[in-house]
This record gives sequence, C-alpha cells and structure tokens, in this order.
Amino acid sequence: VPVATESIAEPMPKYECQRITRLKHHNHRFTTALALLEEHAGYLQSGKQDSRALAFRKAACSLKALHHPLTNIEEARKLPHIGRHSLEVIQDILEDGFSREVQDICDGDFYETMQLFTGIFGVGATTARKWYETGFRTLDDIRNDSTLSLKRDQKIGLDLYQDLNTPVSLAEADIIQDLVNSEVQKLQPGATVVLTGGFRRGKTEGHDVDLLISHPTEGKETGLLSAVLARLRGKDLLAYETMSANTYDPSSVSKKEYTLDHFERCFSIFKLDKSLISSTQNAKPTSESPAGVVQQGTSNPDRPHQGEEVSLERAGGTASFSEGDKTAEKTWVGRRVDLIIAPASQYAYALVGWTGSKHFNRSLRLYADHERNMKLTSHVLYDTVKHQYLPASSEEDVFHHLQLPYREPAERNC
Ligand code: 8DG
Ligand code: MN
Ligand code: MN
Repeated sequence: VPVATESIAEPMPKYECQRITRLKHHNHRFTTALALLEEHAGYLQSGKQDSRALAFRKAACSLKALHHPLTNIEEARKLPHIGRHSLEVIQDILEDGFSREVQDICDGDFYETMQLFTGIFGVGATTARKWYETGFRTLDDIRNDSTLSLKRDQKIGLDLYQDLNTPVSLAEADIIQDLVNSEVQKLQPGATVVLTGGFRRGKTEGHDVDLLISHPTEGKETGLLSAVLARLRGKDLLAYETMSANTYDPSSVSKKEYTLDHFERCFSIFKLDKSLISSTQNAKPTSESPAGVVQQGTSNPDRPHQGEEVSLERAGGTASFSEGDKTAEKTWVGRRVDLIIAPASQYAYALVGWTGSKHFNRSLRLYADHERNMKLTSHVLYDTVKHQYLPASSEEDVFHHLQLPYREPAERNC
C-alpha cells in the first residue's frame, strides 16, 4: 500500500528533469483529461494557446511524477505548476468522476475535426483551423475541393491517411531499424543505427520511427544519409522523403533553440511490406478514457487519443494508393520515419535530444540555462561562465555535467 509521505517528506522538484516520470503512473484519470485540454488549446487561435497548452502539460507532468493516486485537491495545490484552470479540472474529476469541460470539447465538432485534419501529414493547427472555419468537416471535403492547392506532403498525407494514423508498433519499428541498419552497414561498416524517440522510452507504439545514425569515427557519417536514401529509393522503399542539410553553426548556441536542431536529417514515409508485419497488430482498444469519455485508439497514455474510429470512418476507406495505379490494392503500409545523422562528438547530446520526451528536453534546457548557466542543445553543452564546451561521450556524461542524477529513458516520460 503506497503511503502518501512524499509531500510531507520533501516537495516535488520544480523541473521535470529532476524527477522520475514513467509511462505508467497513478494518475491517468487526471492526466488524460489534461492531455486532451492541452491538445485542444493547441488547436485554438494562435497567440495565447501555446502558454495554455504548456500549462496543462506541466500540470499533467506533476501528477505523472506523483508516487500515489491523488485523492484530494489540497494535495494538488501543493504540487508545482498546477495552475488555477488545471486545479478546477482536477477538482471536477475528484468530485464527479469526469470533467464537464473535457466532455463538452469531445461533444463538439471542433476538436474532432481538428484532430482529423491535423492527422493529415503536413497539416498543422493553422491550416486545419482554416479548413474548419471554411466549413470542411471530412477528409473527402478536402479531397474534393479543387480550389485548394495542397502541398506534396499533404497530398501524400491524404492518400496514406489511414496508414499514418494507425500507430506504429514496436515490432514494425524494429523491422524498419533492421532495414535501415543493413543498408547503413553496407555503406559504412561500424556505423550505428539506434531507435530513439518514444520507443526508446519504453513505449510500445508511436506515431513514427526515430532513427539516430552515427559512426564512432568522426567524419565517417558524412554523406551517409543521402547514400542510404539512394539505396532505399532503389529498392522502392520510400513513399516520401524530404531531406534537410546540416545547418549546424557552433557559434549560434542561442537561447531560442529549445526544440529545433540542425542535424542532417530526413523526414520520410517508408513503404513497409505487409508480408513483413506479423498478424498481432495494433488496433487494440486503450485502457485509458479521459475522465469518463469513451475513446478508441492508441495505448499511448501520453496522447489523449488519435481518433482512429473517426478517421477510418471519415477516410472513406482508402485502400489503394493513387500513384500510377488507382485500383491496385497496395501491398505495403506507409510508416513515418525520421532519420537523423550525428557526428561522434555530438552523439551523446543528439541521443538525449532525440530520446525526448519533448517536454523532458524542454525542462533539461531550462534547467541548464537557469540553474547552471549552460546552454544545452541536441549538439552541445556550453558553459557560459567558463566559456567552454563540455564534451560528452555518453548520456550519463550529459547529466553529470548538469549535476543532475541520471535518468533512464523510461524515466523521461513527462
Ligand atoms: P511518438 O513519435 O511516439 O508520438 O513520440 P516521440 O517519439 O516522443 O515524438 P517525436 O515527435 O517523434 O520526437 C522525438 C524526439 O525528437 C522528441 O523528444 C524531440 C526530438 N527532436 C529533436 N529535434 C527535433 C526536431 O527538430 N523535430 C522533431 N519533431 N523532434 C525533434 O531533438
Ligand atoms: Mn517518435
Ligand atoms: Mn519523430
């Protein structure tokens, strides 16, 4: 039986990176509701929504790090970063078992439609909202409107809507990693291909596959990405790719760079042959229901839901792929894959950065800045007092430089 001593013993640390945050915790009934509100806030008119979304995220993070189920509102008040709005939501759930606000959002068509549209690869909140305000409600509304000039990624996103909104399983991620690794080894023996992102943090499903490629000998990673892509293309394994060059400039360690980094990388869509995928696939209903709202979707407790029920129905059964042959049933499944190349000297920082979570990174960078006078990016750590870069050869080194206890990837799920 867990004893609620922690609030008496010592207060929860302020920075998420100072805490242990696992995928499974004791307060999903609150955090799923807060995650939905975060997502909803991100859909609203730009301006204030970022800070509102962040406030919900931070409140949820505090609850995730709690060692026992929250049972009273007074205890919530003592936790860091639980704002007034989040407190009200928590109180509603404590008292009524659900949040009226969350229920209302789910009942309206704005949230549902925004989820549907932002589920299209290449479509962000701004475009989705514009379409919503135009009166569009279904994917076919988008497909059939000839006045819209869709970008290349958005067209692919519509064509592959169903594929890209079915969670990627760990088994599929492993297959894709093997596939990439075997090409990489042919080109540059000894190179490393590591599965990062949510899977490295212990998730069993994800929205994409994040692969970090490097080589123990600095410089041997140069040119590797385009060569790998050429091989994959040659084998007809890519449905989409967009490559960005390395834009890393060591003199620009600036405060703004909390999320973006400058590695050579490729955002792609792989064609994963259906015959490679085992039959034990996906589509398992989640055990999570945000505050009494019945939902279907991924088992990822980080995300409110991905609206597969809605999307599949509204997608109008896209079984075929329209490049060339309109009628043929395609034999592959589209999977989002991010490929990132890091030179050996930046590898440890890249690994921390691409393991995430995004929010964990954010807190690490704020902590480095405000508590240690250091600038942390996915490339380097810079001591602004001593005016020197701090080299790291492992993730442990990174935490050590920051004078933080090491956190395993599974403990970075905030
Ligand atoms: P999911 O795919 O399972 O939904 O979750 P995830 O794996 O945690 O999210 P992600 O969007 O794939 O991002 C993986 C990590 O990569 C995330 O912690 C942040 C990190 N990352 C960087 N730079 C960049 C960047 O420029 N874009 C994106 N999208 N992610 C980045 O370090
Ligand atoms: Mn990912
Ligand atoms: Mn990614």
